Amino acid sequence: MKKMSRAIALFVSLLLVFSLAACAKPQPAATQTEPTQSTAAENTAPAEKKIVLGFAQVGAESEWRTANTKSIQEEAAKAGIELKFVDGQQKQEVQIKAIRSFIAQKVDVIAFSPKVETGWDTVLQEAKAAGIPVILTDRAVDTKDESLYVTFIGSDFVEEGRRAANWLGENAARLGLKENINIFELQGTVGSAPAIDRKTGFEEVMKKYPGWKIVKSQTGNFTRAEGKQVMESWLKSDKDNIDVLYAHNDDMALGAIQAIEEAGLVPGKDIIIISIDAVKGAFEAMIAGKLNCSVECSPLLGAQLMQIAKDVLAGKPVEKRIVTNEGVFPAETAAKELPNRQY
Ligand code: GZL
Ligand code: ZN
Repeated sequence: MKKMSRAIALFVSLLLVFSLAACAKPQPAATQTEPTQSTAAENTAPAEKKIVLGFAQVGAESEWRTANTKSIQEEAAKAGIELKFVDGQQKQEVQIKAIRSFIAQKVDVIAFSPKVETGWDTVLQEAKAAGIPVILTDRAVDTKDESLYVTFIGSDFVEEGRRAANWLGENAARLGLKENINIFELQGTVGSAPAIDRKTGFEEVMKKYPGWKIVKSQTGNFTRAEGKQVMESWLKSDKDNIDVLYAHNDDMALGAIQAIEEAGLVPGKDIIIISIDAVKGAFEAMIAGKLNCSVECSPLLGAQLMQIAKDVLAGKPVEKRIVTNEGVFPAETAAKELPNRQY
């Protein structure tokens, strides 16, 4: 009997030793596949993880940009997408820093409107290496490696430039212009896709009108203030020599209109003015007879962006280039159109 009890005692102590050792061993980490759920979630179906979208905006330089930002923010909320939004303050380095922070935060998808066409390859390669898809909106990048972005959603700026010149060609006589027309051009931000392409499109159509000449062309950086400054300098040097102002966006045209009035000339009559965007301020100027035509460039890209972000993350095929469709608004249509305008 003694032996028996000794054997049992030995067995029990061995059992004790093993069970103590077991609890001292580090617990195996929760296996990667079952993410640890908070208790609250345990008794409900796992909540669908929200898509996190990082967006790096150009800045806040124009009415167009303000409307574009509003569209992105409103549509993200509607789509249930968590938006991390950074204002690039019109500086490429701020946009690049924002994209790097999105990568560090491991967002699901990155989108941005590149201020200028070049200088993005390095940061886009970092996003690609991190496995984060990139969507371009509004403006394009010039890159040799198209795999660096999934798609580009935005206007055809060359076509916008063609439309501006074609409208001038079709209406020049009615506006009292002769064969020979002296054109002054307010360019958008130097190096940006819209500035490069709107110039290209306008000059392509100019080939049909040998009497047309772009006498001076200078950037107003898409802002009212700079558009006004440049126009003031032209009115000093060329006051009686300006037949037409071609502005790459309405904000610069509206600044130039102020300068033209301050110089004692009548905008829309003494100087014919054509611009691009078709923002509300342009419609008001057209109704006042100060602007002759605005070619539409829609900033309302938010809904398309959110849908594309969802499609990309769902692994659906996405077009490499999505062109927004747009129209042309001569002054005569402005009063009727203004109530329909969303930006
Ligand atoms: C065009 C956009 C341009 C607008 C300007 O898609 O990039 O930038 O024409 C804006 O008003 O500043
Ligand atoms: Zn280009």
